[in-house]
Amino acid sequence: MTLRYLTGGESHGRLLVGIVEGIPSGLPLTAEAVNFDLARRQRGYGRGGRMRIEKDQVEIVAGVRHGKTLGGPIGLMIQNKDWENWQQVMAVNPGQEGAQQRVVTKPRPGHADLVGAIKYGHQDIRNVLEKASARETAIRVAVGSVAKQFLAQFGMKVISHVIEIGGIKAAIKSGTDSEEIFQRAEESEVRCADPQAAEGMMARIKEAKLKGDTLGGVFEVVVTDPPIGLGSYSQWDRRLNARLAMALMSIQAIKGVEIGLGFEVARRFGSEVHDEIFYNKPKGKKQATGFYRKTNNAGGVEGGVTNGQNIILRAAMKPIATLYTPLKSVDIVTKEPFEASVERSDVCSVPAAGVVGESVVAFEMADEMIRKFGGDSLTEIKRNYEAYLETVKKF
Ligand code: EPS
Repeated sequence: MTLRYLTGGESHGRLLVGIVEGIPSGLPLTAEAVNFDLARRQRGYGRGGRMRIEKDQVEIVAGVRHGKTLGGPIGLMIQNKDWENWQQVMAVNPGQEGAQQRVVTKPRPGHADLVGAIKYGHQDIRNVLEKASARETAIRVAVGSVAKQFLAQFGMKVISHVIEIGGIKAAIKSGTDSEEIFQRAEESEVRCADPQAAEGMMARIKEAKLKGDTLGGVFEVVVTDPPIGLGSYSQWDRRLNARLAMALMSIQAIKGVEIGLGFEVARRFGSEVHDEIFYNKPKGKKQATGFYRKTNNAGGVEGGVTNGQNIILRAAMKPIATLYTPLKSVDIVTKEPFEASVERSDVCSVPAAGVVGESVVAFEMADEMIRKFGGDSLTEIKRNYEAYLETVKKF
């Protein structure tokens, strides 16, 4: 791994922090572009009360000068506005008044609560849920936005849309990268490009809310115009499909990932799955190779390597585990059974998860680009990239 990042911070702590290491020098980087993605993550029908408190804004605190990266680690911070209400409970120093408030001893099924408490030996589940919380995805979106700004230098975009919520499916062809579809998704309250399905999804979310329940769904992420040859079959952990799947599975509440046709490949003949190869003499600057396909069932990755087609990924998100309807559980101190108490939460955050999906995918793609076209400055990487495209064209 050439590019790496770490995140820190508690959901109700003072702030979230991220460090990205390995971004070359000379990359134009602005907080505005990061804030644009942070705002996209906060939206969506089905979000709860917390999003009305927060207005996530990044502060770039290291690695950038006069709008360009310096080549050193990039430091990112997002303040938690809600911290004002939690200062005593979340105090860093010992002996603070209020430290005993809001102790949590009732684990929520489906959360990290119980396993985290047992694993780390905590009697207060707050010590687990604060870092396990999906609040962390805010800083991951900031990190991913840095990666997106890098990829944009090479004409690549990472976009997403919601294709299913609570069993309501969008009538949108998988793998589409049409600007119009994505524009429509951006304008939809559930980030779904099919307006009729979006209505149905919102009705389902409303129904879940009335029942005190939650809903999951499926979002699709598309990487546009990757060069041929990112990733490798030479070693298991260098296969790009494996890396992308891991990145998506690392998002809170994700339970399944598909690439290209995904699970559908298991139901078809080989002749209906593999993308046949054709050739046309390359013409024009944009066309990197004369080899082309009429289908993209592979989802842009063959043998763990990009084949130049768009990369198509889908991720399944489970319903949020914080329910207003009681689920059976057992208090970790009294060992008495109880039915879950009410906690503030979202009803559905699949639209937000799509934005997080873009971010983690963008990060892996940026890492692979830097690995393949390596260099310390953007100029150097671009030179290597252009030279490679020339050899691909001649192949
Ligand atoms: C949040 C995601 C969710 C919210 C959180 C903010 O995280 P969790 O995984 O803990 O459910 O619940 O907000 C709160 C913890 C709260 O106090 O409302 C996010 O995406 O920012």
